[in-house]
This record gives sequence, structure tokens and C-alpha cells, in this order.
Amino acid sequence: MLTITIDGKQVSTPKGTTILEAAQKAGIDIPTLCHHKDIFPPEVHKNGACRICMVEDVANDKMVPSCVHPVSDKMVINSSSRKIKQARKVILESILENHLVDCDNCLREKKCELMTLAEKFELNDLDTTSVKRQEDTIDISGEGIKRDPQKCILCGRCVRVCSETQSTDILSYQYEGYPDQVIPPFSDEVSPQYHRQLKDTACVECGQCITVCPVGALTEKSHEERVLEAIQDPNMHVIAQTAPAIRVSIGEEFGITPGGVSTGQMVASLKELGFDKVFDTNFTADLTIMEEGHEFIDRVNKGENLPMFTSCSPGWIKFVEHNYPKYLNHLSTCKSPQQMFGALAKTFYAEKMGIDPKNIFSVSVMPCTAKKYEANRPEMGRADTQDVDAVLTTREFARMVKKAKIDFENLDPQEHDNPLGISTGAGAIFGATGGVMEAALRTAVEVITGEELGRLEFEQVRGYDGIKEATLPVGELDVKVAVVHGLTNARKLFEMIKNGDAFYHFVEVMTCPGGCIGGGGQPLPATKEKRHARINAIYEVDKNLPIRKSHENPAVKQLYKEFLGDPLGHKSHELLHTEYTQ
Ligand code: HC0
Ligand code: SF4
Repeated sequence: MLTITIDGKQVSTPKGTTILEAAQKAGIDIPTLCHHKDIFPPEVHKNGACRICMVEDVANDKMVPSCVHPVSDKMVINSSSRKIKQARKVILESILENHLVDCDNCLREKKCELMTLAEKFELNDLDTTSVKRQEDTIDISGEGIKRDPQKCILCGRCVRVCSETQSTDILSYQYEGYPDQVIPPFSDEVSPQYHRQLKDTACVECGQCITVCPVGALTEKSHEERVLEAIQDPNMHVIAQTAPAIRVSIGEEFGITPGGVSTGQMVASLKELGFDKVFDTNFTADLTIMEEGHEFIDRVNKGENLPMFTSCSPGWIKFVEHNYPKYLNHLSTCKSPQQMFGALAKTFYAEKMGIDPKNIFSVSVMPCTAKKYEANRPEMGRADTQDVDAVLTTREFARMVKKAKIDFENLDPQEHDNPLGISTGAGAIFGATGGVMEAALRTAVEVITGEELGRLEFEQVRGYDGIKEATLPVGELDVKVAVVHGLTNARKLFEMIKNGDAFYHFVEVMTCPGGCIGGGGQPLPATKEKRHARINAIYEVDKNLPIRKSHENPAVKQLYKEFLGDPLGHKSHELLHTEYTQ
């Protein structure tokens, strides 16, 4: 252990620790814009881009960036001298002067990390008018992500998360003597004038880059306006579906401690906003289990296309399409619960209600930016409309509630509408990594063995490990399963499978760390602690529900009886399944 003194406080810390980490250990706050503890594992200290975290190494009389500088024994650090404060102020001024300060039109609404620091350093009145808006620099070529290079402060967090967490490597520094842009690589070769756009890349629209961006350079492409227009249109019947992860995160936007469950207020606030009906994606999560469970049993019996991969996370689908197209037939053919809901809304529900599907505007509230992309995929519609007309992220939903001045916390809780709002604990846990697998096992084991499960919890597939594996006896077969979250983990597992180093029957993949609760549309700032709290909340929701197995959902049973027929039947194939081909 090494001992260093920071601002008069002694800290013992292992060799290799950075000054910043030692300071954090001592409870000393050093500001930074490029460091992010969740995407800078201790062994990878290679940034130091923003220089805001400068501290004074007293013995050597020099200033060093604390996020990259390792501690040495008996080092004495001053992190708050006048000289340091002045240096940080000068750096911040220069960042602000090169940033398009356009807070009134920014989705970060003056609460970004840059403006928070500017306030702290009393720089809010700095003249920042020299950067003028150039509309043609904005990249809205993707479905879910908006990239505004004029707001970029070159911190590099997006570059790192895209590379380290997602192994997608879509964003890179473009060097012209120094890194002066963060853009998709090889931009000059593709389009010298306008740079390469996200749509020209293998970007999976996961939005993890948004969750770490300290400013508004990366944001979701908002669907708020189109939803408001539909609500105001008297001819439109506007319905919402709420994803499993929303109820455990929306409260954070209204001051509720992470891990709080706000199902009732979530429904009530959507009603207040003017939605005619509020249904639940958890209902179609249960339906997915019925279809996917039977598909799995069928594949095992036939020995075909194993392992079977879950297909509900659209970033993952896009990842396979770009990187492993030969394996597309290993994906489950089930549409995601979002799209199963959309298909049922414009067929079953429209028929039941006697409404022309053209007059149904179907909105999903999702923790995910890639869901916008999924909803717009050509195979996800019928006639000339899409099954899901708009996708609001948790943040967009919160903004709409705030703009409408709805007192979220004090709303009387309301329940989801029926019949597309009845769900089980199995549907609820979809939002956490391992949840789809656990929900599937709860059903598959009972359907295959015909015996009731003693315990409902499959602990082996829970938790935050990047790759989780389990072998579970199901009837006569030892079923080998794996669960991964984050595309870097997915790639690792995929390579193992491809090289014959691992075999599984069934693999759950979620694009984002922690699963959907860690999606790119979730409340900011994104931290691991929040993700853990949301996961715990999801399992609480499950525990408190009276029915916890998808095949026992009475509304799902009724849907099969009344409309669909049997799982994997003709109607299911037509509405609930799709095919991904090269
Ligand atoms: Fe998810 Fe889903 S669990 S992908 O993470 O399957 O976004 O929450 O809504 O569709 O149900 C996201 C979350 C969903 C879907 C469900 C699945
Ligand atoms: Fe990379 Fe995901 Fe951002 Fe695309 S959306 S640039 S894949 S982090």
C-alpha cells in the first residue's frame, strides 16, 4: 500500500491507483468531464482529455491530470489551491467558448455536467456567442440517436463506451494534429464534406454513448412532438404500452430514490397526458415466453439452430446482422414484446374495440433508443402503417410530464387497462439481465415436465456478472444456458460458441449493461449503483405479484382461446414472429 496526502488528508491506497481515485476514496471531490468510473476500469487509464481534474504535485511543483496520474508513495497533492482553481477555470472557459451554448434548445436542459461546472466556477455569464449554429452538422440519420458535433467537448467518453462496453467502435477521434472531432471513423474516405453519418455505420442505436455524454452532443431523437399531435387529434385513439424497466426508473426523474417502484403514478401520469388507454409491455413479455418457450422446445426436439438466442433486444439484432450474419437463423423468430404488442394493438384490439387500425396511434414507453429503430423496421408494420407509431424513452416521457406540469409524485396511482395490461412476475423481470431466461425457464420446466415448480427463483442467471452460465435439468435433458449483457460480453460469448469452445442450448442477450434497466433512454446520470437499485426493484415487483409464471397469465390464456389459437400456430406466426435473413 502507498500513502499519499491530499489536501492535508492521508490516504492509503494500492499501487496503480490514480490520484483521482485516491481523492474519491478520501471523500475529496475533484471535478472532471472526461472521466467516468463505469467506463474506465482501473487497468485502463488512458484518457485525461479534458484536464479539468488538474491537481498540484507539491514536491515536484507541477500540475498533473489526476485521472491518469498514478499515486506514488508519500506524494503530497493539493487539489484546491488558488492556482489549481484558476487553471481549471481557464480550461473550462476554453471548453465553453468552443461549445455551442444553446441550453434553451438542448435536451439536457441546462443540467448537463458542463453547465453544472460552469455554475460552480461562476462562468454562467461568459460570452459564448462566438459559436454559431450550423444545422448541416447535426446527424439525425439514425432512428434513435441524434449527434450534434457542435456541442461535443471531445471528452471521449462515447468513444470509450462504444468500444469498451459495446465493442461496436462506431465513434472515434479524428486527428488533425490533435483530436478535433469525434465522428465515425473513415469519414474523409466516405464523404469528405459531410462526414460519415451514423446510418452509414454498424451503430446499433443502443444509446450507451448518450448515457455517458456529459453534454447534449448525443441525445435521443425525440418523438414527443408526434405523440402530442396524435393526442390532440380527435380522430386518433392513442394508446401506450409501458416497458418493464420504466416503472423502476421514471421516479428518479421526479426525485424518487433509485430503486423506487412507481407503476401506479406512471399509469396515472400517462392518463393525465391524454392517453386513452395505458397497457403493459409486461403482458406481451408473458406472451413472448409462451411463443419463445415453445419455439425452444421445438428446436431442441429437432436439434435445429442451437443455441437459440433471444431476440427482444433490437441493438443485439442489429449487432448480429452487422457482425455475425451467418448466425441470424439462431435468433428466436419471436418479435420483441414491444412489437408483439404493436401487432396485437392494430389487429386484436382494433377488432375488439371496433376501431379502424388507421385511427389507432400506438406509443411505447421504453428505456431504450434502439426501440425507435426497431419500431421503424420495414417488417414491423402492416398495410401502410407501423405497428408502433412512436417510441418515447423514459427521459422523453418525463419531459412530457414536466412540461404538462403534472405533479407526478402526488398522483393517485392507477392500474393498467385490460386486457392488454394483465401481467405476471415473469413478465416483470424481463427488464433485468437474466430476466428473460428466468421467465422462460419458469415456463419451459413446467411445460416440459408437466410438474409444478417448487421454487420460482433461478439464482444462477441473476446478478451483474458479464457472462452467466447454468446447466439445468429439464425433464430428461440437461439444458445449458448462458446470459450476457453488454455487447462486448456478447461478442466474447459469440466467439467462444463460434470456435467450438462453448455450447449452449439457449442464450439470453441484452444489449445494455444490466439489461433494459440500463438502457440508453434511461434517466441520467447513468451509474452502476442506479442499475443495481433498479434490478433489485424489478425483482421486488416480481415477488409481490400474485402470478409469477407467464403460462398462468389469465389474459394470455384468453388471448389464445379467443384469437390466436395455439402457440406457434398460424395466427401467431403471422403476427408475432418474423425472420431475420442475410
Ligand atoms: Fe426491454 Fe423488452 S425487456 S427489450 O429490455 O423482451 O427496451 O424494459 O420493453 O420489447 O418486455 C426494453 C425493457 C422491453 C421488449 C419487454 C423484451
Ligand atoms: Fe456506439 Fe451504441 Fe452510440 Fe451507436 S448508439 S455510437 S453503437 S454507443
